[in-house]
Amino acid sequence: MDQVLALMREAASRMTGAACPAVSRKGRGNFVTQADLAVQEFLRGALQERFPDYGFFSEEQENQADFSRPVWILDPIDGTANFVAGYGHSAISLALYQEGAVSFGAVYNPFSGEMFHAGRGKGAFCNGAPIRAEHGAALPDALIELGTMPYYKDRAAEVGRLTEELLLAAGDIRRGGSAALAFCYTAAGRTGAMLEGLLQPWDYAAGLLIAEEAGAETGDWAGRPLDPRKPSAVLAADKRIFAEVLAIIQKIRKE
Ligand code: LIP
Repeated sequence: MDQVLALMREAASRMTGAACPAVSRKGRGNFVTQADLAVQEFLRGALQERFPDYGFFSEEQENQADFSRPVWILDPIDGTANFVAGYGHSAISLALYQEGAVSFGAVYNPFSGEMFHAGRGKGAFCNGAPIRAEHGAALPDALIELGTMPYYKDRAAEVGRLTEELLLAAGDIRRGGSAALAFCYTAAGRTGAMLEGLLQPWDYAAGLLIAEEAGAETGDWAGRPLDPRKPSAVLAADKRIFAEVLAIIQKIRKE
């Protein structure tokens, strides 16, 4: 899969460092840029040339994935709102789903130069160095990344209550604006947990494998295993605090 990582780095050359204007708007704060489309088309062509029998399921195209065969799952730019604003925290997220699970995942942030990747059963890495989901802090001192579901304003009050409860229980909250990178930061031990109330398969398929291979505990907001073929609420955490964070989520959900 080194060739796939190289293709992702090459695709990222289409993500200029400056703020990039949106070419269309799917909703409030939900943009598509020329770079999204350029990254997607480059990777679609390069992957189909090398893996002609594999499917391609990507954010910026109309598609229904046929998971009876291997399928690439791509978010060409995760953290698009950040990218439009020149915020410098966005990533290409690519996963390979085959034989009932994600077998490979990679998340590349060209702004930091960090390539996170994992193979199922082969560990998780950042720029080739092994990473572990060991934050080293109990919940009262932990950093927790809370995704705010900006495309779903009807859930703002719930996000507010989660913010309040997490601030009371944890050391502090973080919000980077890229779900894929949030999974990777938990995988690298930079945060104790990441959670978000609704993500699409392309937002989390790669990051989920990277977090799991780094030893994180993962699940939906009922604590069930995640199926990255479907939209879902997500939680990934250092095993030592997973249950405590899940309990906070479930307390809010019962209100
Ligand atoms: C985004 C995620 C972010 C989430 C947004 C959106 P996009 O992906 O990375 O964490 O809060 O709702 O899903 O739209 O930038 O590819």
